[in-house]
Amino acid sequence: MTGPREDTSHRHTSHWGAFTPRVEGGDVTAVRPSPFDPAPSPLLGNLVGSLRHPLRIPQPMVREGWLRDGPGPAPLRGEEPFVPVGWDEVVDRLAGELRRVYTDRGPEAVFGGSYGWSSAGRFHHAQGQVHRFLNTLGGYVASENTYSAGTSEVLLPHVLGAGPQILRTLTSWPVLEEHTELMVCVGGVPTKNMAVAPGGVTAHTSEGHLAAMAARGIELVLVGPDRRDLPSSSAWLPVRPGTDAAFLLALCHVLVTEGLHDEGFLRTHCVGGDRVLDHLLGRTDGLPKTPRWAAELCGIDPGAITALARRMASRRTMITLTFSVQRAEFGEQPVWAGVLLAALLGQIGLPGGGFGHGYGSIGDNGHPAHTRVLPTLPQGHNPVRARIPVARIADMLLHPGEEYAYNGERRRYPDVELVYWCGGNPFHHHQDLARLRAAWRRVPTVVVHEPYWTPAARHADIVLPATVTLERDDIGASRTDPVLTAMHAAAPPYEQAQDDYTIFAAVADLLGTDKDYTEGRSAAEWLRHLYEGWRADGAGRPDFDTFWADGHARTTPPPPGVLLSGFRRDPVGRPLATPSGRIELASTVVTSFGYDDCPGHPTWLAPVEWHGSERAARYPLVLLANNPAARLHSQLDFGEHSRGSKVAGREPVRIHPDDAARRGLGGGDLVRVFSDRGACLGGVVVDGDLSPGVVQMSTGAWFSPVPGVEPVLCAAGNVNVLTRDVGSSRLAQGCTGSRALVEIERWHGPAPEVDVAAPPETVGRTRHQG
Ligand code: PGD
Repeated sequence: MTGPREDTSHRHTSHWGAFTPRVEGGDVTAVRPSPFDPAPSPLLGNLVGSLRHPLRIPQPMVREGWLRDGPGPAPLRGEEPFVPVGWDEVVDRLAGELRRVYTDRGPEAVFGGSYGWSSAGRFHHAQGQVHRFLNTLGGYVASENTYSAGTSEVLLPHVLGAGPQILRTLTSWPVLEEHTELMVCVGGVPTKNMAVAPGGVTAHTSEGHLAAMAARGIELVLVGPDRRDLPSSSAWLPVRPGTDAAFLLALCHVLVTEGLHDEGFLRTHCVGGDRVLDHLLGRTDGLPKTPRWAAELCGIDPGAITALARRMASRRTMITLTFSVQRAEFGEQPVWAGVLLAALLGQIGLPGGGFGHGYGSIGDNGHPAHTRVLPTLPQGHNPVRARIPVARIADMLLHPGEEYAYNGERRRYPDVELVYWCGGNPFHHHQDLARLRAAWRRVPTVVVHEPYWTPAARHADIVLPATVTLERDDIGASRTDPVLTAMHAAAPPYEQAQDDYTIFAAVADLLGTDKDYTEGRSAAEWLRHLYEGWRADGAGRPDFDTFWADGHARTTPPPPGVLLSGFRRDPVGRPLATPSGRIELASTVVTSFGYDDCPGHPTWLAPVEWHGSERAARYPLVLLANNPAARLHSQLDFGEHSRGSKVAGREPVRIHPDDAARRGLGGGDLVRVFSDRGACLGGVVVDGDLSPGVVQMSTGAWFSPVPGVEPVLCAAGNVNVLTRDVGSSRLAQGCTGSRALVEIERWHGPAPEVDVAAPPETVGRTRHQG
């Protein structure tokens, strides 16, 4: 495979690939991917026309009602017009508001969690900037864990002793290619997600590894409802969404009852085996977890389950689950059951065997991560102890002061007075957007930095126009990529847009914290400083000027590895960070929390919304609300490539031919997709690659609520108006956006406009002043 050799060919990078832009008249007219990228992402097409797009925010804006009435709950936040203001005025007002809140209420009243992917670039990374800025003011209420893998991030430390670290040290692709004989992929290994990796990727290789595995005849089995989630040559077991834990427990049952499990591995490397075996065999609840039992729930023939279990026991087997299966109510259970299955097979820590999590959920999973630190802007210290699991934001805003359970703790939601967001789009990433909007409107002040008029910017009071990466110099690097990229600015900032750093420095200047925030450095000086710190950490690295002129510096990630191989070799000398030092198939700690929504060992728990629940009578279709193929999350939804994916001008909704026929629907029809939470419009794609009873619609269409429709109708097709806003369980409180029960009907009458396709109304003063 061609790797990024001495690659001076790209001048910039993005989360979806390295590239050289052609800029004419201040905008990108073409994008040339790095010639060393074997599989450049079509998402690069979204950059064309993105610098001078009408949805760029030209200057600072303040919501009319906030300007008139000052801070306070705002029932019309998100619907009112904005007033264009000058930079001096906006910085002055923002500094005054921050001074008020920090003085009157303290840092516990400022929510700075500010979740989001923002853009590539180590220095101008919006999250890093906002957190550092708020820390210099005294701190802020933070969020913890991610929308991506927030359930596993809390569960896995109990089971394997590490959460995020484990996910970054998965068995590497070349090892799978060489050693794996059977890969059972719960949720598949969706190639669409492998185009993106946080911080950038100079050569997309994951898809090539997967294709090579298929070409070598390695047996790949898709366990999931969407055929597209694994190459078409693989076997397909279309489990009903939400029933993976039952399916996996039944595989375990076969191994145990047929004596195919590795008792030695359970004895030397695991604890809790007896308890789980009792559960599997039905000794504790009178319900053996047989294939027949599971078949009723998951829809897979008992014979197929038994046959698969036997094949798994007879060859080197990797069992992997995508993040989407844990991004669901009781999402802890399939992940824990996956670890149990791999432990019963006794192959954890062997090359090509054992447990994997997140192959295909993100581009860099399965590539060894750097052990040395990348150039990183220091965040400072946050003294505020109050923090929330990231997906509990609406609960926090709706229930200040109320108690909630999380990972064995009793916590209280803080009472937030000001929300500060940079580089994320909560009106994309959160669930039940009508509920989020109601919660959001209770906050006295919302501040957002954004390059574009995204739904997050539209729901702010103070909007600061930010630059995009092509308008600033930066250093591109990611946790697994072997190349640091000198990201050269290619165009001047759009109208009055400024870098997040410049904006924060100006506000800090008024608040008297600029020395702490900038440490006396300009942005250019920071780049040199951060780079030289990184250079000193490894031998033979070029100096900054050489790096900048060459356009790159190479760095060596560790060689391919095998997850938990050291622990396998020496479980006593290299114990896991669990209480027992071993794999906890049952956890006394989790048991002690007493959560019936996350008992102390893997268990099948019926979700509130699945094919078998009462609600399915009204909403008979299970919606897969997963990450999009045509853009990164909600970024650049107006871009050429994303727009090219729309059907009837809305987000496509894929539906099985039988379900379409039953509703009299055909390809290209405009439909209303609705759930208990709200409705959105979509354009029909009839697709036999889905299981019957399952529909799929990607996240990321910009939230465009039709005025006056309650609780909400999104004209653009944002699926998060349909999803439920509940935590995975009291253990992890993770995001549960991946599924919901819905119904679909043809849309009659004139189609509502997509309001977010144009900037919001501005009033009052002339643009471009000050
Ligand atoms: P993005 O669209 O990437 O989504 O949620 P996330 O909030 O990360 O938002 C990033 C924003 O940053 C964009 O609006 C962009 O314009 C802005 N931005 C980019 N660069 C800059 C900059 O330099 N400065 C500033 N100030 N702004 C910038 C993603 C989240 O969604 C994730 S990670 C996952 S995995 C979840 N997935 C699902 C799911 O599968 N299903 C559902 N239903 N919901 C999900 N939500 C989650």
